[in-house]
Amino acid sequence: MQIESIVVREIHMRLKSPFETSFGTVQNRRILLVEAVADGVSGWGEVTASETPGYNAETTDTAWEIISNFIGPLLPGKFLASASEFPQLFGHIRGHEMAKSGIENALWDAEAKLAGLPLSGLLGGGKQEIDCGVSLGIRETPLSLVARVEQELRSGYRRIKLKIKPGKDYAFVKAVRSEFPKILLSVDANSAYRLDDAEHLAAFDDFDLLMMEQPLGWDDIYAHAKLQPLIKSPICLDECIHNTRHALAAIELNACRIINIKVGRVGGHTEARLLQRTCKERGVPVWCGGMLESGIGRAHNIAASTLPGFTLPGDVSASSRYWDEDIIEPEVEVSPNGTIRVPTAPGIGFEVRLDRVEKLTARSQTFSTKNQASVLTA
Ligand code: OSB
Ligand code: MG
Repeated sequence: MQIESIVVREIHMRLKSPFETSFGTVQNRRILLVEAVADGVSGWGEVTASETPGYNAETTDTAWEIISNFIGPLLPGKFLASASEFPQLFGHIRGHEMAKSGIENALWDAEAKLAGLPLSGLLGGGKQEIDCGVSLGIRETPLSLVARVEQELRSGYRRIKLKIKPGKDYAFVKAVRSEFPKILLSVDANSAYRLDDAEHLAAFDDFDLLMMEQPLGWDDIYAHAKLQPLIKSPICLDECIHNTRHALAAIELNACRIINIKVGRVGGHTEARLLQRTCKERGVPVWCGGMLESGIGRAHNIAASTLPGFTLPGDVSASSRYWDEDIIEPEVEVSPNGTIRVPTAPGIGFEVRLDRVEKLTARSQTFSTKNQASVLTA
């Protein structure tokens, strides 16, 4: 496909309610969308970076800089046989996986549309529906958390993940586990603990957790390898894993037994696909993580989740849990038994609501073969 233009837009969307993790609270999201036009077709991607560098090193603004200075200007006029060529073309940019993923995934959507295939099929995924879980932010009290869990279970969700941090952990998980003894339950600490906390973390062995996600340092595979033998909960790595090589190191060191794949965190669909295959070959289950995405990122997560290595319910849930109004049509919906039907239309399989995107746009920049790069601020 011949790339004609790249448009990056910053949109502002407000979450229905604040989402608290161990590294902070977010409600007003600043999301970058990428539109890649190739052979006359528009493909869409989302940059999943957060507003602050509390989860990983990237932010909305660092991604804007990388795209605007180092990727956008180079793409118009380029020919790619497949979106899977993107990573090697931009391998000279170190890190900045989420910025690159926004572009690469837009090219995947365009490629799938040009081929007349759903993105899931182009990637090689076979599932017709995917299993959904939810990630619940930190709450004031164990009681209010239990009420929230009950509501999500009533909606059909198949796995509940609780965000935890020191001081808001044991009593909260205990309350939920006592009320719901049988559910698939996990916790996510987003790097809030240290290896010195091993005894405290071992206390969660009482709760028969499906997994404990990223308890220790965001870049510290070694410390997780030290922790895993000391606790029964299987460790799941999120922040530590930026590519397949990191996953191989973590698996060989026994630093984890499960891996959360976020398509953005690993640089796009090409690497995510390789990573899930590598884990599958080694018997390590993976699942698809979320980054409070708009419908576009959510649609990409659905497509990735159809690959065979994704054997556990992911953090991919209904649009209406996040937004009063999403930017895709139809919105992402979850069935009463906690699944999402994989769309069969070409590409991401959801229409982008351009009218709504335009209304939400705070700034945009276009790179094209016809015009010089132009910046517009709404
Ligand atoms: O660690 O999985 C995480 C949200 C923002 C940053 C990091 C994480 C999360 C979530 C939310 O858990 C998942 C979602 O519902 O999109
Ligand atoms: Mg996580």
